[in-house]
Amino acid sequence: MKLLVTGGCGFIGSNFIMHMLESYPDVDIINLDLLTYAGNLENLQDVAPYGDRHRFVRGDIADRELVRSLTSLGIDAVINFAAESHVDRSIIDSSAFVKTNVLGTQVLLDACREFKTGRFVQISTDEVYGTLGPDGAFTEDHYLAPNSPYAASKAAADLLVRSFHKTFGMDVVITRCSNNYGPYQFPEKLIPLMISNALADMELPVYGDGMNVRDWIYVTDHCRAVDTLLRKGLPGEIYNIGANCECQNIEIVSYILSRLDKPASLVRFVEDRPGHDRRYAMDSSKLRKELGWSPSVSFEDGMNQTISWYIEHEAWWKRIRSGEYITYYEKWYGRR
Ligand code: NAD
Ligand code: TDX
Repeated sequence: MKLLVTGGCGFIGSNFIMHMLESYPDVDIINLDLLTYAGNLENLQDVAPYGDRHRFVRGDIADRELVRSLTSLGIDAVINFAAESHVDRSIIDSSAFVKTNVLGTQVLLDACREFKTGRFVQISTDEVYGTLGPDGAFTEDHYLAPNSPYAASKAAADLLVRSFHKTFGMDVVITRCSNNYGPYQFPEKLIPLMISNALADMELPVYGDGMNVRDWIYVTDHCRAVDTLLRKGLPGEIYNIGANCECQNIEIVSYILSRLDKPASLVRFVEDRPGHDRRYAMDSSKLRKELGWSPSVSFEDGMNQTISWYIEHEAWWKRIRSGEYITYYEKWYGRR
């Protein structure tokens, strides 16, 4: 089986590539990644033993000729992880979000249609549904109500993917997962940001009252769900992915501080994120009941593994937390 994985040098894409290479001796992967600020070849340092079963191509999913040349090689499935993925950056400037997340997806879809690629798996997000009140959970038939430019660009891509199924009969599956955490997550997202700031004895900037709720899943459980959906998902269907693990942000931050034996005085409540969704919760019973997937890593185990990983990989995140990262950090947090 030959897969085209896009965004495979990012957090989830790199974990997915390792999962597939380890699990299936007959899977070959072409990894198309632009290496934006979030892409990092160091995330794939463990692919070496797999030789030419993994081939890296640096390039843009919105580059039509490049994408055509890759899909013309006889690809069995595309798994589209490539995206601009950080809500805060989409508030500063959403241009790259529209280009990559919307136009890039359209370019991939056109090429898959032209060269009759087997299956197109679109990696979407719970954020397309908007925000929840104190009760209930998102099901797949919840209406779309994206609140950030990031979420709006992901929802637009979902609708394009859906339309290629309805109009052209393409074999597509859309996955919508909750918040991921684990090794190789870029230290702009809540958990790696708070771990790396705490390890550096810096302030931990918590937005608003810290009581916004996110539903957390360990990255390898997400990768196993995408693998299940690649093989067994029904064409044209949407599947929610989640591990039923709701936490308030301040609970996460407090957990990290206590595990690292750092003082609560490092917490700083800062001006809220504009349009900040209050609560996410995913109902993933469709995936669990119909396809037999379930998460296997508990929140406590996942958090302990993640914190240990960031302690052991200080060089990885210290290299990232320089240059462009400092410029972004000062621009976003400097005025909060
Ligand atoms: P990430 O930011 O860590 O990685 C994104 C990768 O895409 C990077 O390697 C980057 O270089 C690459 N990329 C960006 N623009 C590109 C382009 N134009 N062409 C080719 N490559 C490009 O993101 P992530 O957290 O790993 O998220 C992966 C996917 O999962 C995204 O589609 C995101 O919307 C979705 N998702 C993420 C989460 C989460 O909690 N992180 C949850 C649900 C869904
Ligand atoms: O400095 C911070 N302080 C803070 O309080 C940051 C970076 C975040 N937060 C809060 C905002 C959110 O309520 O923590 C929560 C999580 O924030 P992020 O890590 O930025 O994630 P979120 O906005 O929930 O989006 C994530 O999950 C869905 C991913 O970044 C998306 O790519 C995915 O689609």
